[in-house]
Amino acid sequence: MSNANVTLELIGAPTDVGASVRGAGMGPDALRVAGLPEALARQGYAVVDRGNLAGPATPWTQPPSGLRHLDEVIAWNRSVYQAIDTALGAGHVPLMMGGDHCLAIGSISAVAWHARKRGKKLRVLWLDAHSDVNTEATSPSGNLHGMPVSCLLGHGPAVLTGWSGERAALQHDAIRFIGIRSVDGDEKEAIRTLGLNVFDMRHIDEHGMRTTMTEALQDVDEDTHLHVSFDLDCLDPADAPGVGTGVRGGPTYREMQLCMEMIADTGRLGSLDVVELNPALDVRNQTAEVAVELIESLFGKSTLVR
Ligand code: NNH
Ligand code: MN
Ligand code: MN
Ligand code: MN
Repeated sequence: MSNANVTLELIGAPTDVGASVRGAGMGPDALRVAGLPEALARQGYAVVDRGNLAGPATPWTQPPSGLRHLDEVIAWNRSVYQAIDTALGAGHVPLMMGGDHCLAIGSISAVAWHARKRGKKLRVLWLDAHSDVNTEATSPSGNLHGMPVSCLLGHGPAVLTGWSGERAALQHDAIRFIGIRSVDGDEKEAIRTLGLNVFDMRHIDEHGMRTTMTEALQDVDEDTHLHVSFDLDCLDPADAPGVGTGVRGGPTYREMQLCMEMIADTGRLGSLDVVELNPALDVRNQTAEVAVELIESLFGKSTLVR
């Protein structure tokens, strides 16, 4: 299928409701300013920018329980679910522009519902410095952007699980983590007991991005719907300073380009989240520009002279 027959649908979710650092709500417009729609159109796709979803303001209150801004997180995720569901229902490829990473609960739940309906095998690549597998009991912060993986595996609060129509949107072996280097104590335990597939920085250091991605993509085949959940703090902060919770020692720009190119080579990318971009902390929109260049590669831009 040529790119012209593929419609990419950009969906902005301008909120920092799941984070503790303010500013991720400006992410969608920073990506537009950096030229995301035009860059994708240059690859030959039909591109539709649906604009930004609406939702509640972030209250910035301390949680009564362990979950910060729970009602607002639910409201934003409902809107995201709806929008992604509509896009997939129309046969489009949705690009959710966050916003913080709690929004992956809504987007991936919708993706999981559609994948199951179409009899597709769902695989999720979680590109992140963090493993986001905290729960209310283990989270050091109460911030829901540290918990989306638990919710998607069916271990989150009941109000944020089961949205895909099954208790777990994802089976433990459906998700692959790339670039991980900040894992809370109890998250380590969860990774072990759940049997999650984590390609951490040590793995990338020892084996390189090429081997890592070959392993991570090993069972992606023609029946697979591949979803990429791209937390921009996966990148080394030297390349991507505009994030709320940056961690030194991430993949370089070049390593990340290879990661994106190898995903593109599968031809199975069906949906994308781009999250945690924080323009308030960025340097002249550099992180948004880096994100646009990486997303271009993810959607097939090649520097190869062949
Ligand atoms: N692990 C920390 C927490 O749960 C930080 C999570 N922050 C992220 N995740 N940006 O990707 O609060
Ligand atoms: Mn994350
Ligand atoms: Mn992160
Ligand atoms: Mn297993």
